[in-house]
Amino acid sequence: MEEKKKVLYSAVQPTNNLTIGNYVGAIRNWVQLQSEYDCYYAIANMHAITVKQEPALLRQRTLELLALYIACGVDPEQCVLYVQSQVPCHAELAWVLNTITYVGEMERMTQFKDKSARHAENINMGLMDYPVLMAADILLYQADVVPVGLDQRQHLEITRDIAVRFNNRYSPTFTVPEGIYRKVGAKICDLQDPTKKMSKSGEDPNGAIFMGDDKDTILRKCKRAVTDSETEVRYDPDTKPGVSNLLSIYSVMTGKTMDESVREFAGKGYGDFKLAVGEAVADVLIPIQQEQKRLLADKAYLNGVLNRGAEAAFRTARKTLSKVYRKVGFYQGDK
Ligand code: ATP
Ligand code: LTN
Repeated sequence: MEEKKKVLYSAVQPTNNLTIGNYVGAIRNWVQLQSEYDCYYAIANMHAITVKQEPALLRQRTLELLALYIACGVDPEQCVLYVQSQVPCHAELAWVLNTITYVGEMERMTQFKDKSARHAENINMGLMDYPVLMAADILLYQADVVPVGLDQRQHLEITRDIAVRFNNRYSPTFTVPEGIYRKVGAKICDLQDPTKKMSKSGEDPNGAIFMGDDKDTILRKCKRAVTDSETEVRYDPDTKPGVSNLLSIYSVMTGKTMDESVREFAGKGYGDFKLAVGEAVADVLIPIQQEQKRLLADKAYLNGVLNRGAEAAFRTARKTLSKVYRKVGFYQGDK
């Protein structure tokens, strides 16, 4: 008999436009892992509304994100692609997990502190509860592995704590998931402030390359990227964060190792280097954009993928939820 594959879970929020940080830190890895694991890839729209969203835009971005997943090479025949809000078990499990999660733990989360500072007028319960919903996402599918960027490590650690806590309090129920963090590209930094992560909701649009940027924009942003007063292209994130960030981007976009990339620019100036980085990014992004556009013209196909995805996700999620309800003592009729 064929051995059962391990389960992989990941998601991205349909907020703002995605950056190459999201691509490199998340979606690109998903493609590489999809044949090895049983994969669930969600569009985390319930997480998205923890900060203010324009409803029509949120709806539109949901479909755009699905098309982007597929355009990047995620195969809907091989993976379960679905929208989080279409599977009610997420909210239901999150409620139960809330009762074994402490307020103090949530207040300590770096992302909560960051987002509270950035959205001081809207520090809502959802923003604080975000990691619990994320734990529910992952635990519902009994995921073994979760590939994410380094910024999500703290959320993954709390997911593991919550899983262990539930298993100890009741009885073994959840698989305790491991994070997968790639070394190169786990944190793509802002082009204008290379000490910060490149983020889709950053303040300076020149700091981020968006998945939808045209070639001229990509080249311009790379050209303007902050470097240093030296002239040597060398990988040293501590003393040369800007150059090292561009080197990471170049290396992941071309598939070359860091050593190869550094050697290629030996003796070359920053101007040539930045141009080459821009070209490498455009070479990857332009075909993805064309494919995304083609897919978006076929709504029936995309809706079909989502309907199938939601059904498949629900089948798995419901089993876990029903186990949880039994363990905590929720009356479930004669089931
Ligand atoms: P926001 O700025 O709106 O909070 P974000 O850019 O951090 O969003 P998310 O939707 O929170 O994007 O993240 C989606 C995935 O992309 C996560 O796995 C996250 O770790 C990864 N990711 C986001 N930014 C980067 C980055 N700069 N480098 C590497 N991975 C990243
Ligand atoms: N919070 C994540 C998105 C996300 C996620 C998940 C990632 C929601 N649910 C489950 C992995 C597993 C982020 O990347 N900002």
